[in-house]
Amino acid sequence: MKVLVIGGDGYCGWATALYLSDRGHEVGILDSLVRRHWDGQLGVDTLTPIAPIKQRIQRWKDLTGQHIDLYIGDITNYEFLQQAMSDFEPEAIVHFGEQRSAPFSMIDREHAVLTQTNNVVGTLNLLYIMQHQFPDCHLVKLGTMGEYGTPNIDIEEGYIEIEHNGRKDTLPYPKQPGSFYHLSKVHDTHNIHFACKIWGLRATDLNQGIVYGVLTDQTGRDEMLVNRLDYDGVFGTALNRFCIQAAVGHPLTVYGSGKQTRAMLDIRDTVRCVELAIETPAKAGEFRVFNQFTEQFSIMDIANQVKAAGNTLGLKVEIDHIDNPRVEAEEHYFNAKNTKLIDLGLEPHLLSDSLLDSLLNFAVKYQGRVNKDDILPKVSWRR
Ligand code: NAD
Ligand code: USQ
Repeated sequence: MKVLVIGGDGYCGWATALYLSDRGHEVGILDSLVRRHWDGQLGVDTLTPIAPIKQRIQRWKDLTGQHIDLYIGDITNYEFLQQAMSDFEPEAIVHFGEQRSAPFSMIDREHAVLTQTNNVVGTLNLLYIMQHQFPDCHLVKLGTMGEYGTPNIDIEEGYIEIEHNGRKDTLPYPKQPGSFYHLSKVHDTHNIHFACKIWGLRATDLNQGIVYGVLTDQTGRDEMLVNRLDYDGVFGTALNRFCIQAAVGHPLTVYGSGKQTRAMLDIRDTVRCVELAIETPAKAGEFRVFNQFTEQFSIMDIANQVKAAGNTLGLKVEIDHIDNPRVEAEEHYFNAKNTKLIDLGLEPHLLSDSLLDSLLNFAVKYQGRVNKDDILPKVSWRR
């Protein structure tokens, strides 16, 4: 299949592009490289040194003989996107190309506007091009589990059956996101759902949990294919950050009580879930929602697992509780369904099996590149 991976220079997108290429799909990467630019603006860097996109793609070709097309540009630019889509003619689009950090979106008004403009306008442009030129193309869009927030009832996969005043309906599951970034994903969700309804487009929304790990079968084949590993207070996610903190002897930065519970998955399951979604496309007019995660952990569970794994490597790991810079529930119910991808054939990797090989070993190997000034959070939800 011809698959266009939007955001293919990023963390999930790079791993996915190589995986799909390896599985015999004809892959194109479209990316504005804006994420590298934002890192530069913030003065932060991935722990693992990532090669420029053209060199990465060339190395993949040298190793495997597989060619990957490259389109460098911004999907908020309609003419550029139209040109790239007309050139590549995708049968499926995997859309990772958004600003994905909650703290980034909460820095100030400019960053909130940038996040929502980048994400919502980019996706809307894509929907219009699909309507006009590629009505049968399947859109696989990365949403996020954080769209649901932390309701005091079980979280269903996209829709919930409700009985109200004696009448029944199946409705979109209520959304209570916790940042302007997470809100941008909710706005996307509504726009895509509406476009499927009025234009008969086909889309799958992958409500993904927090992704962890560096290694996939493909990115591990060569130093120049290595994936990014963010640990700074803006783009680094809790588990990745804890591993780097453990490696350099910084106390683990648990925000508040650490009783916040989140859904998570290994990057190797991300790429497999995308493949499963592509192989069984949504029907025309269908807006399908899968909750894409494999395990649920509290932040304290994660900190304790990193501490135990760190100890096996001889690292002394301390856990610290710092004032929570976010406004979020710390004590809450969390029970999300995730059966749809499992039913399609997903066989989950478990955190307990990946922590050393796919995270802590990388953290130790590249510890010399850590800038300790980037570890503590600098963005507050309250300012
Ligand atoms: P990332 O920042 O590593 O990659 C995103 C890529 O998209 C970057 O290479 C960036 O340059 C590109 N991009 C952004 N805006 C663009 C635009 N307007 N035009 C073209 N390219 C653009 O992020 P990631 O961690 O790989 O996340 C990818 C997607 O998955 C995001 O949509 C994110 O919301 C979602 N997601 C990520 C996680 C996670 O834990 N990383 C979890 C759930 C959902
Ligand atoms: N946290 C800590 N210590 C840290 C960093 C975070 O305790 O050093 C806590 C946060 O307060 C929060 C939880 O860990 O309660 C998760 O935060 P995170 O930074 O690991 O993840 P989050 O901000 O939710 O965002 C990440 C990705 C985003 C994706 C989302 C999936 O950056 O792109 O959408 O995970 S989900 O959380 O399911 O919405």
